Amino acid sequence: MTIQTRIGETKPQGGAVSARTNPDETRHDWTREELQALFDLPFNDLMFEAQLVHRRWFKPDEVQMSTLLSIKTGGCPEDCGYCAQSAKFETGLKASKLMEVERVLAEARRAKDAGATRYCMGAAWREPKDRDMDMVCAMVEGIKEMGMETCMTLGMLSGQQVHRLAQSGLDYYNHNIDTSEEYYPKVISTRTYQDRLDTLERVRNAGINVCSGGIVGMGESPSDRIGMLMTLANLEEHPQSVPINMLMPVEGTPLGMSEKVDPIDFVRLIAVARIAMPKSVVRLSAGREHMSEETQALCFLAGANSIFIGEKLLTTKNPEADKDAKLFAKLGIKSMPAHSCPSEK
Ligand code: SAM
Ligand code: DTB
Ligand code: SF4
Repeated sequence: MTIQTRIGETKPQGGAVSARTNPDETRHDWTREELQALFDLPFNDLMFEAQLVHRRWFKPDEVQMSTLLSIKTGGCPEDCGYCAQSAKFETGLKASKLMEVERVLAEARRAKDAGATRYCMGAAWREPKDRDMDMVCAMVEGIKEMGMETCMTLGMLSGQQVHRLAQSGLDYYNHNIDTSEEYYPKVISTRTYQDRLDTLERVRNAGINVCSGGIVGMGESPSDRIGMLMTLANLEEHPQSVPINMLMPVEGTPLGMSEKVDPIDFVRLIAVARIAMPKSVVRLSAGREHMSEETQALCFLAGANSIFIGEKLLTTKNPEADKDAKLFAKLGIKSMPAHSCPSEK
């Protein structure tokens, strides 16, 4: 796509310049300049472009609803600077071992009754041990039997582990690139950006849908945010799900005192993600607890169409059920039926 000018269409008084995006086109050759030009558009023009793309592929009033469970909490050997679960930081979190399958299934049933259509399970591992795979796969199989979509986030995976998860019928695997390649070493030292891209490639090649995104609010620059989107949008296949997390600051972590992200900058980032990855579900992920209703409404308008429901993310807070129910009623938001993402495998 070339950024063309369309003068006078969105603002008849003249002077307005907006990017012309082709909502039908799925591109993997975005340049930094193009993404920056989108980000720099007047807010109303950016929202208009994002809406054009969003409405081409999705029903604008539907939002995918997932619930998260930490199936193995804390004691993680990695040093991700944002994370409550790293053993390297004093966060006061109590570590626990892998949850029994039956307990996980009981929690998933509760989430289904509360309206979730996808169940996402996270483990505080650098990577799973092969001996954990039987239990993890039994969780996936049990939850699929309930008619829910499944997602796991277990850290890095070997080819064999990816194969086992694919056989169990896992729908999505979450593994975030977190930030730009340049900023990444400032946040994590125990595994590389390339390690993450390698796991994503294995997951993609096994035919599992990829869920990959990142975090804002870690002290990164605007150009790092663009870099993160550029990496995601130029992958061989766009991740079917793109979580954009606003940092949940955790006391005791190196990033616990980070400066807040400007809400309008956050909404702009969602809109650029929507435009660059038209057929992906963009998830307004961690951070809703600290967002106003108005900010969330703008995120939905910018093209976010997936959220976590349930009062806990992995270890931190998420909005309470009746607060969310009131917001969804005000905005006329409905639950997106399972398997309706246009790029899902
Ligand atoms: N251990 C696995 C891994 O790192 O791949 C899976 C769990 S990990 C908690 C999943 C993702 O949650 C991280 O990659 C990060 O993007 C996000 N995350 C973790 N802590 C967060 C925080 N405090 N605020 C926002 N997002 C966070
Ligand atoms: C993702 O991108 N966000 C979710 C999910 N993938 C696993 C995790 C958010 C975690 C927020 C911090 C916590 O609750 O510990
Ligand atoms: Fe461990 Fe994942 Fe937290 Fe990193 S984000 S410290 S790998 S649980």
